[in-house]
Amino acid sequence: MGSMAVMGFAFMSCSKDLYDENAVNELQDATYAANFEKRYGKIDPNQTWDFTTGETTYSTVSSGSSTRAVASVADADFHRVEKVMTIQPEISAWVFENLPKGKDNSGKGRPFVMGVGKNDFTIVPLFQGCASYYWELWMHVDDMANGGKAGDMLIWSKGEGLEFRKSGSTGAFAKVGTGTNGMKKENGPFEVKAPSYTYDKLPEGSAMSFYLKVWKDYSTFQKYEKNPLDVNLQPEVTSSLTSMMLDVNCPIVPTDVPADYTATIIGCEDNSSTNSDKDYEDLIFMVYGKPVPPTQRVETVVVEKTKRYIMEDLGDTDDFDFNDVVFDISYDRQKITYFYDGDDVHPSRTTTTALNNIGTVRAAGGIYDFDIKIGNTVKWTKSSVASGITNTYAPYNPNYVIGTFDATGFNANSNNISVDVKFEDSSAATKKIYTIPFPEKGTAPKIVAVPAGTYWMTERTKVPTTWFTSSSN
Ligand SMILES: [Ca+2]
Ligand SMILES: [Ca+2]
Ligand SMILES: [Ca+2]
Repeated sequence: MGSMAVMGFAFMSCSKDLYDENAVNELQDATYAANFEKRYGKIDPNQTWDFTTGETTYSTVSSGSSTRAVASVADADFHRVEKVMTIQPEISAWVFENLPKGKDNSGKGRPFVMGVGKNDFTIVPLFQGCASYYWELWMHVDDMANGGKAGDMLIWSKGEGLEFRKSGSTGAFAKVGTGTNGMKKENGPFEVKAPSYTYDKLPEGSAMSFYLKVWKDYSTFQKYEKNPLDVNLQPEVTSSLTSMMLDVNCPIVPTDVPADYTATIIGCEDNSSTNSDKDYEDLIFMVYGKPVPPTQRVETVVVEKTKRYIMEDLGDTDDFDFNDVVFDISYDRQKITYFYDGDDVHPSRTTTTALNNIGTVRAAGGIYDFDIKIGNTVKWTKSSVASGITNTYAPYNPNYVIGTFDATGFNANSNNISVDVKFEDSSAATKKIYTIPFPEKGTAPKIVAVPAGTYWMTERTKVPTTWFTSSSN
């Protein structure tokens, strides 16, 4: 084996004119840098290209005992149906009574996941408190049997379509809005009009958890939307896996829930810092189904950090869609197993196991074949599973998995990844390999690292100027 590899390398070296190839590469680099500066402005010599903050994410692993549907979230083509529901004032009255604002209500529920049931289920925001933070409600669906094929879906944004009026009033409904004009005890109770979101075709048996992405306020969110790479604007995440949401055991079911359906009502705390009031009434939402998937205590959690690499392959030097290769690397991965004593977690018996790094390829918006490398090791080759442009035409699927790879050897500090792009050489009928490393500071980047979940551009849409211009806010 060893001698074969050496011979192969020697043959490759002799068959190419290295001097010419380097000259061509340098010319391409210079052209690229000039075009990049024309589009994005002069590059600060201290500009670095890793925009991640090392934020930790949480997911569950299944016990592995149940068989599950083969379809992943990415392939499921799930349905989402929206409809307005009317929520009777007994619900907000119950919240005012049982989850008083500003009181520590953390003892009233338990951390949870849900298992995706056989039938569809519906999610409805019922109550919005008066918190100043702005947030989005997201759902995470695992399919851990297939590695990284989990999916995250935005359910609802603060205030969206939510209206209220005082019980007994015949006046117009008012919008709840994105700020602090939520439901106050002294003005209530309230009749509420709420959007509802019905999902089906999600993979039955998969674990489902919920979380809020939290920004300081709506204007911070708007700046983040303009520049999701600004490290000062990254959202905080509060999850049902980390005790930031509670199954509040509300005995009242909204009258608009169809007969034969059951409902679970969940209280959310939007402040995960040590000064949190833990009142869990910043958002109250309901999940109902026939029957609703029961909440289950959390037995195992996977804790990890993820970087997303987006890349420009130089196929067209003023294109800058940075979607020619999009892949994620999850690192610092650990599995935490909780031991329960009755309903309570037994902290001294909690165990932690290290897990391998995982790479997940999301999109390939270029025509060329490529290898993804960590250090000098090829970890994944596009032509092994795909060809041509994959998952970059609008609307692309942000949860799509082209392939996964073992990312052992990854170093998050040095970003020791590179991509070998295999250009077709029409004159010689051979492939030229062009290695794209993670960029040095102050140079025109062909790869940048962005927070997990950052969207990528659709085909031939340039990355916005705000992304690479530090004075964006
Ligand atoms: Ca709160
Ligand atoms: Ca491109
Ligand atoms: Ca492209």
